[in-house]
Amino acid sequence: MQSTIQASANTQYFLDLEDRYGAHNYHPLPVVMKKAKGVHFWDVDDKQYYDFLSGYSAVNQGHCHPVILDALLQQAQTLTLTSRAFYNDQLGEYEKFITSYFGYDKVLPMNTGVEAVETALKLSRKWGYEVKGIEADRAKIVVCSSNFHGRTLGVISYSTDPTATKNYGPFLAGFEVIPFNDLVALEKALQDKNVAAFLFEPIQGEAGVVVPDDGYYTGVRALCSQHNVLMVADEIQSGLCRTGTMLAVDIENVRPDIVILGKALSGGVLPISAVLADDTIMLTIKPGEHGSTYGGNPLACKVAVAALMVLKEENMAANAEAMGKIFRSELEKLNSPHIKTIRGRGLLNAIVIRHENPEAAWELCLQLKENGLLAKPTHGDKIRFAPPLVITEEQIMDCVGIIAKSLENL
Ligand code: IF1
Repeated sequence: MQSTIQASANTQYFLDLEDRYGAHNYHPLPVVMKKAKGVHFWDVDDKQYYDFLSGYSAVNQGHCHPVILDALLQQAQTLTLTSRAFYNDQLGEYEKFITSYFGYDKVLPMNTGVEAVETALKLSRKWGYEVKGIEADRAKIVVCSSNFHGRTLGVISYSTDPTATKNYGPFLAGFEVIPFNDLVALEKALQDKNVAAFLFEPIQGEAGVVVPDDGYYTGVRALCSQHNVLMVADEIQSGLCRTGTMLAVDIENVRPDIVILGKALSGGVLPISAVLADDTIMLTIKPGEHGSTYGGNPLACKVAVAALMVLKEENMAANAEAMGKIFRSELEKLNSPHIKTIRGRGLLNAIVIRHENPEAAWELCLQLKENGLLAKPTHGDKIRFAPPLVITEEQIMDCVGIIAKSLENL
């Protein structure tokens, strides 16, 4: 789908470079950024935009947050990497900070989100064999249809999205797929004594911001406890204040056995991810049985502490909750014939577009871009709206005006 709006020569130059020299594994909106700060981007023609994607919830704290950048710059000039062959003076302090921050015994530091998901899968299997007593090579992990947990071969092995799996087989065995938000299906699946874990996203982001019924997290917790199965929450996108609470599961005061974090754990300045669990699970991995070159590097440790601190110090969960309520309510008031559904929690929201043109969501995103707001469709007719959590009410109202104006041109 090419844009009907002609890009400037400046922009076209960069589009052509990526087309010629880069893999074509994405289809970005035709806009080229050169600067970002807070909720704003500026493109190579100095045009300003609101960022309503936030790097897929990696810049919850706002672009180039000064406190996070200061931590990055200080540590970058001191010590960036020791590898885990040696100790350093940042990792232990970070481990103490983050385990106390979330209330778990230990943390296993990784880099990208999918690496943390793979780590959680390995931990779940290890625990299944060595603690639960599942017979060798029989461990199963239950997952949800329409899941998104990353792009490695292991993780796409249980994807139900043909775009993510076509011609990538054969896949990793040992997974069972059940519908999201379905406690009856979960109870049935957990009858199998070989199940080690249930892995789920508290809110399914890529599926189009699918929010489960109230009580779902409580039900999952009860069923997993009852059947001695690990409750594994992938909070990589839903966590870190995005949905109005520190973790999305906090809304029901539920404590998963394993929590997976990424994205905003670094405030968007470098890849940092983490797996949190208590000793009975975490200590099943012995020295030399898992690792990563950059996992837990001193630079990442310093940045992650700053990224976590500003979330609390600037009350970002409360702002996400308040601004999200205003945003959804103001969208409802538009009464647009092109908005079929508005859904979300905190500042993780999406609209489902109603239009005879199957490309309407893409066209709307091009209109939004022309009007100064950047968002991207997910799975055809849904548009995710997820600005940085530092957005103000005045800016929310400004953005609703841009959305209204763009819908009129649809
Ligand atoms: C892309 C969206 C997709 C995630 C959850 C693990 C990961 C992600 C819940 C893996 C990553 C990113 C990946 C990026 C687009 C974006 C995304 F849902 F956020 F929009 F794809 F579904 N768990 N999500 O959302 O983390 O390895 O990427 O650090 O791959 O296109 P990662």
